[in-house]
Amino acid sequence: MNFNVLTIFPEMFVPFWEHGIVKKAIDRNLISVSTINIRDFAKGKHRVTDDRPYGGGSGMVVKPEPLANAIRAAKKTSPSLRTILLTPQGCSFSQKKARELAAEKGLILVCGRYEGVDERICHDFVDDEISIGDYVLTGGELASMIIIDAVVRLIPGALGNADSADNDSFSDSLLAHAQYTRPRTFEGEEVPEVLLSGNHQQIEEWRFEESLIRTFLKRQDLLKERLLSEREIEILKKWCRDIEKIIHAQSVFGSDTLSGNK
Ligand code: 6GU
Repeated sequence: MNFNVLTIFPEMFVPFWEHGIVKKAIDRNLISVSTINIRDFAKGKHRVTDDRPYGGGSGMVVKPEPLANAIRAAKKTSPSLRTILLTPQGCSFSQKKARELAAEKGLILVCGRYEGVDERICHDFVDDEISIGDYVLTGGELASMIIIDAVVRLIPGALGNADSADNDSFSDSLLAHAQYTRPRTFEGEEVPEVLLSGNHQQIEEWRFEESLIRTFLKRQDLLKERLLSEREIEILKKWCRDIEKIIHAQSVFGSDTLSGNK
């Protein structure tokens, strides 16, 4: 897969290409990366890439000509690539979107600046607008890196373990289960017994329940937008019954009796 980033700060990407899974993916020829400096397509002695907004107001707007020419240059080498503008006005990036993008042959990622790019670029040169969340960054560079990072790890062969991406949080609209590694006791806290049992079916069941309940406790919004399986409904009902038992005990004995409160 080919990532072509259009930016006025290409140097920001140099360390990004040189670390971790992204570097490995480049070394293994799973991805190729390049940056185009938008400034190289700007005219005049000062190669200006932004200008004051028509109609007045604060801030600067990215000029259309250098950006259009930079996008044209990127498309020349790879005409069919999807062109994405990084902007806080785009649709929210998600794991689903990452999976969708990972199926592309490549991406042209256009890093906007925070006051925006000339609207005519959005109309004529961009296939998709993506935001990484509801807050404003000074530019799309970090957003580009986040998207590339999330997409690269989904490319087959990018992660060491072939199925690591299948167990990710969000891969099934659930958060991932808790993970533990050695030592067995850390500062007085033990690893859950079941994980030491060697019983793979029990471990799988524990992880499944843990993942579901964790999602319920931390991100109920994810469960609400999801069709629950029978197995999941059973687990949630079991938790309901357990909670009801506790409440019932309180009402029978009185909460003060149980807690020892006077
Ligand atoms: Cl993609 N760009 C900028 N400038 N700000 C953002 C963003 C992108 N996503 C969230 N905030």
